[in-house]
Amino acid sequence: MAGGDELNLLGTWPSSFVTRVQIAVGLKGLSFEYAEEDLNNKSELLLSSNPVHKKVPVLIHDGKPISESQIILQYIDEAFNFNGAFLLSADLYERAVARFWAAYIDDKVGHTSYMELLICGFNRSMKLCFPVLSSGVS
Ligand SMILES: N[C@@H](CCC(=O)N[C@@H](CS)C(=O)NCC(=O)O)C(=O)O
Repeated sequence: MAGGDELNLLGTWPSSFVTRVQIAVGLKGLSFEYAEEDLNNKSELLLSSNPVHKKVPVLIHDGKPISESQIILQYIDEAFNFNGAFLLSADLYERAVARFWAAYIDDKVGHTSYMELLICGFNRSMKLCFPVLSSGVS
């Protein structure tokens, strides 16, 4: 991995919140260790890493945990800025639009239909939330 950083992701496979982080880490070209959580029997690492919400995803960067998928994406974008390649546009308005749709998806879709997101949501999420990905990350 670039910079020798250690990244660990606590997740669970059906979670679109976790998938969102996996996509972002992949787009940045970062490698990471993934640990599948049993949400009916949460690990001590998850409970101590995210004591407020006790939810996945949690990204642990060099031992420091970051919770909440949108905050994790923002962290990834700021912490791993290779050659100015950002997930979000440099344009402030486009960034605001992308964040609007990310919040919309969380509010309206994220908690109501995991299957819908799993089946057809990835492409739509990418188009809605990251409209300028192709120009930001090669
Ligand atoms: N707002 C959070 C939502 C995360 C979330 O709801 N995670 C679920 C899995 S999809 C979870 O860990 N649930 C465990 C629980 O509620 O106890 C985010 O964006 O990361």
